[in-house]
Amino acid sequence: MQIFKVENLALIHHNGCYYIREAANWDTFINRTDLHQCLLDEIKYLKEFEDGASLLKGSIDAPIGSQEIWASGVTYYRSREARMEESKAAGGADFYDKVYEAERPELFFKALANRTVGSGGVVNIRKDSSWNVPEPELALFISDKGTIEGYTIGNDMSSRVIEGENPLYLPQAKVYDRCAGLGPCIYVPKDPISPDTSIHIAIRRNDVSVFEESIGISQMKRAHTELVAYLYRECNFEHGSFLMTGTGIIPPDDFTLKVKDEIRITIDPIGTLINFVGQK
Ligand code: DO4
Ligand code: MG
Repeated sequence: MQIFKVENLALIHHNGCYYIREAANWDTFINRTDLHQCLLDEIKYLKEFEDGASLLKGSIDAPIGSQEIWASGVTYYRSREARMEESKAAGGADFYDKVYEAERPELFFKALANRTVGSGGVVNIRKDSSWNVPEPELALFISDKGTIEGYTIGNDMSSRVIEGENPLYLPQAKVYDRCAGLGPCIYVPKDPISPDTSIHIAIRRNDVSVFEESIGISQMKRAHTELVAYLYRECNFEHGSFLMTGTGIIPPDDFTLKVKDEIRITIDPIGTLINFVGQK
């Protein structure tokens, strides 16, 4: 089952059929334990909405209300390697090696809805950064009770030059206007997402492919439940939260995003998150 937020409506997609309701209270709509069953119960009383697919042709809102988006880092070996390399000159390489092996994961606050765009939206690269990449990540939707209720796609836009200069600059490398893409929907399965799921990214510039890669989520070092347990240790999330689970795809060092690039991130049962690159 998938839920989309579009034009202030909540669109539920199940077995090829669409159902619609007001999205005015998105927070209480998504923040439910056993969301899958709640939605199944709910659609019994809703009429099928034949024009559902046409509503999804343009831009789709990020499926977020008042939730915070958090992110995990260095959860894939490839991410550890890339960060060690980029921060070597600054003497920061050890931090990344240690956090990859440590019991406590790296977790950082990424964004609220005001800095997040949905599918079809523009994500920014910073003007003071010469080396910028998207980070294609599986994102969890977690209820206020700490249960993983759904999955979406996250784009953790990052400045590699700022993060590489000094690990203490991480918040500036990661958090700025339009720094996060989220969507196109929340995928709400009955059971946890399959470990065979893979993440694919394709970047196009002037209609030409400039980067493409895939990775399986089974390459992740940590379990989703382990990340959630740390996030919820000392934080209460009244409306639930989103957690990006880290990237395992790092473009080559000579690659940087340019304004107008098109970024497509696909995770099969969820869909494709499309973002265009802009700058203030
Ligand atoms: O430690 C820096 C950020 C790591 C990150 O965002 C990732 O691994 O996805
Ligand atoms: Mg990341």
